[in-house]
Amino acid sequence: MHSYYLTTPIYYINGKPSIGHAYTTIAADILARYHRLSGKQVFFLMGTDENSQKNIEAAEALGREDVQVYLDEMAQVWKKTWEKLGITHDRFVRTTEQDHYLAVEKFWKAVQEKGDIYQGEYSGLYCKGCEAFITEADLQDSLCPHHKKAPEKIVEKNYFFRLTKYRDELLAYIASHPEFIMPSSRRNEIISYIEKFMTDVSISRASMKWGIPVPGDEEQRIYVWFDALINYLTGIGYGKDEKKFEQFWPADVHLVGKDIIKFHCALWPAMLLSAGLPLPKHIFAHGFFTIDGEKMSKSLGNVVDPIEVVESYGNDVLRYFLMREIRFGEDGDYSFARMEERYQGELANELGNLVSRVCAMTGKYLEGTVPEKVDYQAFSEFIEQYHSSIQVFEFDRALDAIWMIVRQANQFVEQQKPWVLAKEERTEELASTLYILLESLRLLAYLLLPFMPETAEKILEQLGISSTQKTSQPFFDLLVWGKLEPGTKLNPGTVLFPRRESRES
Ligand code: ME8
Repeated sequence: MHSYYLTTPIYYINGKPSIGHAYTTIAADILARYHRLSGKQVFFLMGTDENSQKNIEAAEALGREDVQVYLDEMAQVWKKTWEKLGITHDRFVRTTEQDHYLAVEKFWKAVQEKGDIYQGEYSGLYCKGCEAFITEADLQDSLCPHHKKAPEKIVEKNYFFRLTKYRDELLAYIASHPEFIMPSSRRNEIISYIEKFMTDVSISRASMKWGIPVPGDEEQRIYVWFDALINYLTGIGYGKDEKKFEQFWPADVHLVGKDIIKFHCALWPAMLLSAGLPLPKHIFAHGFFTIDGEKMSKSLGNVVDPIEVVESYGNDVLRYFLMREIRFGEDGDYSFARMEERYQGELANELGNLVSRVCAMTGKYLEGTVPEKVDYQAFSEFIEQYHSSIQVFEFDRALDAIWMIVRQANQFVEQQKPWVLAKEERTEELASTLYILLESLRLLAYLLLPFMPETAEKILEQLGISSTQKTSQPFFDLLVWGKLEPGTKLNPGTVLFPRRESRES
């Protein structure tokens, strides 16, 4: 069986998850569900980045003396959010856990044995918000442009990683593997960074009291990014379960936001080359979105809590909206007005109505029973577009393909007018029209499963497809015309997207 290993970033837990964190996580969940349905053995990794100064400061600001207890509580908040959002990860790594400490130690030693760690003095700037060593050139008006704060000046003895040793090898790898960094705009950005700006990097901190100690030098703690990236190995058993590790490494894809590409596309691959491990197949960096045109920030008070959105709209609507509205890989905007529009238009009027009309007409004219099969060849190009788009992380195009089917099916209803066929007693035509529509709904439900799992399940249930029958065949076989069996009894169900109370804006 083929394996598919995918990851999200491990997030800092100095606050609650935002809709930005949910975005990457939902995209990963869609991929995980798609590849599982496709018959692959999927391993979907998530986690929390806990050895960060930000987390420690958040604990201190709350007067919490026991940092670990604070982290335990916050990790729980994050896990619960993903549970509530229906995320289907296989493992959740916390970087304060024992397995991770052991993995980091093993990795550090491998890099050290390669001769890639040396001691030196770091004298320069550090932005706690970015958890990164930065230079004067990164600043705007003497402040970090991302966090609008003055960086700390640091002079300390540190361990350094010989990142520059890998410059040529990295550039050659990127050139010969165009699919390694996606989309291509990010690839160009990284090439320019590696060529012009990349230097060796300090990978320990002498002044930190929290974090993983440097093996053999308890006075120093490992730099949080060097530690955090290794979670991608910890999660699949590096240093603990070699068999599992062999099965899943290299990762098929690391999904990240564009804010952290230097770490993922330069530092991480160089670390792996140093440790003698193969590189991930893809690193996909998506864009950032604003909220109603404004940058999302705590100081503006416009951070959207994904839990609030799903309590109002449900998980599927959030998943649909994020993936349809913001092209994966590009920047975008999250607007509540647009969400309402898509809810009423595409979800309630187009998809919801189609399902309820077709099921109601089958109830009325055919006693709720699936009629004889008929051949119909119309959707194969859309199904192809759906698969090929998901392969290249173009989720909006996959949804476009699904909506082409929704729209064609709605047009087919208008054109065939089953109510006229019934009135004129053209029973054969009526039956074949309804078979085509019901079978279209079945295909739609399967195509929707990765994106809108709850909705897809409801459609399948209404079509009388039981859950055991549902996955009795591989996904690709189920997406073939004519699998809906004549004689199946429909199960009339509830409205998929009920009318919402109009909201004051
Ligand atoms: O960087 N739009 O964690 P983090 C899109 N711990 N995506 C957004 C977003 C927005 N407005 N806001 C946040 C870290 N994100 C490190 C990662 S990995 C080894 C360590 C998402 O909590 C996006 O995925 O700051 C971004 O890369 C991530 O949250 C940053 O999360």
